[in-house]
Amino acid sequence: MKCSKCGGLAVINMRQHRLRLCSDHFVEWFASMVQRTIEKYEMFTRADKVLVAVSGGKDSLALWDVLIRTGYQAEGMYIGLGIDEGIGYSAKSLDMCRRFVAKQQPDAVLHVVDLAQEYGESVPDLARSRQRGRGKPCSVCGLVKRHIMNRVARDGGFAAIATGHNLDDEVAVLMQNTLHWQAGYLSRQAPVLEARDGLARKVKPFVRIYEREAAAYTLIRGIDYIYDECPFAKGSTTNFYKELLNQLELRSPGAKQQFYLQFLQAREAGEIQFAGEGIAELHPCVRCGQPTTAGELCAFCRLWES
Ligand code: Q46
Ligand code: ZN
Ligand code: ZN
Repeated sequence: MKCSKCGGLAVINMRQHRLRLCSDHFVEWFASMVQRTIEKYEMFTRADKVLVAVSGGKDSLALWDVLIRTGYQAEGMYIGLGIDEGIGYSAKSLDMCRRFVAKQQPDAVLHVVDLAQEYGESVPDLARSRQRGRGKPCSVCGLVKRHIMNRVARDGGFAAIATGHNLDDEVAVLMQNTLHWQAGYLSRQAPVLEARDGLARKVKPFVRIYEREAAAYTLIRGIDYIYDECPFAKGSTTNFYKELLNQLELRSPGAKQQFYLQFLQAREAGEIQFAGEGIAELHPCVRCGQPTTAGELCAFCRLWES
């Protein structure tokens, strides 16, 4: 298999882009794809400080790496959730982030917030003691991550929080939301969520990157990452949709990309519109000052009340 650019040995065949690339040309293509996405959706500029949410997995570490290599001021943010489940998940994932800094980007800044150390309880303990989530701590986890990320982004003067959500993630969520006609979610699913009333801007520079491309990038760049998924992600509906979509992609290369991009285009052009675009008003929580739609206390502060 030959590289479409130089005729050298190709290491990846991307049927959806009709491209086969050698490792050098792939790394170059990958960076320019991310760069084009950042520019197209006006995510941030090189003058901005960006906070990358890192989990020790391939997507977030690949994102952090490519942003630094293309000259962005990207700092990492790791939240210790205290998930062990017999495999030491959180400890291992923090270790991967630290290793990334030591090996790949020694000048990079990594912010670490450990939930149990700072607030007294881990995510699984919180979910158990507050009886939330029927055995799965994901709703508590999401709440905790959003709160801490927002706090660090706001206090540190970051222009945006960048997450490693890739095309496969976005398409799986899009399919799930479409099958259930979740108008509210469909109206908000986007590469950029603008800042408002104390909520930091959120951006997804990997929305055009297939999961296997992010995996190939980490492999070629020699980035070690945690292979295990969070133990609580097993058997999730999103994973089921990902499998379905992989079968579709196999039959029809580019199907995922088309589904996602055409959705964005149609919505932008006003060809499809969703009810429920009305956004609830936000006001500052009396305890932490972070925005909330609820009463005086935000959902995060209420967690510690009960
Ligand atoms: S929400 Fe749930 Fe994830 Fe938190 S508990 Fe694990 S699977 S990490 S994205
Ligand atoms: Zn080449
Ligand atoms: Zn609060």
